[in-house]
Amino acid sequence: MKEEIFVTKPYLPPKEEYMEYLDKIWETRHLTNHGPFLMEFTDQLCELLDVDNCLPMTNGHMALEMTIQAFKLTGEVITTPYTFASTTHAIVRNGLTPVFCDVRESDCTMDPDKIEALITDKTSAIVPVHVYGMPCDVKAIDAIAKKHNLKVIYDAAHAFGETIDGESIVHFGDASMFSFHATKCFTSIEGGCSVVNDQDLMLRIYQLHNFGIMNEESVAYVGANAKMNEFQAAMGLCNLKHFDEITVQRKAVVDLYMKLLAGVKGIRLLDYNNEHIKFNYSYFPIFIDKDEFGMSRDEVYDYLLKNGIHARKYFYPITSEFECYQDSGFRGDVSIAKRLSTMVLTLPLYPDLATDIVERICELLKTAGKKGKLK
Ligand code: T4K
Repeated sequence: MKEEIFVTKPYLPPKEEYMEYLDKIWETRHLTNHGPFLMEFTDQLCELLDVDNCLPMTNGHMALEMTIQAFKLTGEVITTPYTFASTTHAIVRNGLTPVFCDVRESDCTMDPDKIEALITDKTSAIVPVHVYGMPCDVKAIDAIAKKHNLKVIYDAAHAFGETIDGESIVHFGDASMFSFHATKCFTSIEGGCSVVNDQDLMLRIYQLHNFGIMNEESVAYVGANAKMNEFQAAMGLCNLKHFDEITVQRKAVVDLYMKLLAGVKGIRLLDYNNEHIKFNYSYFPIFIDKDEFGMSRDEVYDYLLKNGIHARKYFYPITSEFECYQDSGFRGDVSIAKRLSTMVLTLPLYPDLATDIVERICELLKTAGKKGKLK
């Protein structure tokens, strides 16, 4: 039977490395609630991200929800619908109204030229997404935010470890969060992290992620439980040691895809050829133009699946089209995001994805196009 290939396969460190941490957990019985591995993980993350403070949490979604909550925002938040459910849900679950801004055709990130038209006297923040690890136009977004006195909270779930002109991606905006989910380029099983550049805010996020508790006798905020446990922190510590080599391997897979799919009519690829950005090679989306390619995105998805390749439609549908938001009345013209979401297919990408499998996927794509045209 042919091996089934999934969109990703989590990286796991050598088992002995994790076992060493487990032995220590068995000794200390410190399982969660600000344990020693979490402290060590926090320090190492701060170093890698070039920040004074950050807070690892149980998952990326809670990191986003808690970070937004800490800003005590009101009214409307301008955001992108071309993302995972988490981004929009985190805004709505904070009692805020998302206003959807369209994205750029080139990289699927929020189009800065379309932000100002959406600002009203109710707008309090912008929540853009570095989708697929493609950095937003941070300078343009930050300039608009300053002009209108808005906060910028980046959903950087896909952008761990990236830099823009040598600067850590978290140096832009008022806050950022990452996801360390098993499907991400850097994982702590489940996990996430919040980064803000203001010490008081960081403290508030810390309190919020632990039920709003200030001390044994005082609870100041309606918080939640988003604490990262020691098993997650240990996995994070192990994987941090391998992050550079993982990125090199991921890049090799992306380079091979780029080479093999270059020039295939009807398939558009993202542009990784940008000397200003250090990418982490999180995802490999392709955009299929049905008329030029000869087959629709959905037909290609089915064709790959029949051949054991589980590509994914990240991100379809866009969040503004979700059933749960049908009667919400949320506004925004998102025609480009909507069109891209019907064209996108995210191909398998993980560090040890074998060369011959990438070659097979590309060959299947090339023949899929021809099959479509013969119909
Ligand atoms: N913001 C953005 C922009 C995000 O993309 C996300 C998460 C978040 C915020 C929130 O962060 P977290 O709270 O999740 O930390 C996955 C992930 O669950 C999710 O983390 C991610 N974005 C999203 C884009 O993808 P699913 O439902 O598509 O994953 P699933 O379970 O279908 O996994 C995909 C494939 O990966 C499977 O077919 C097989 C493989 N896999 C998966 C897991 C979990 C494995 O081989 N082993 C595994 O353990 O959402």
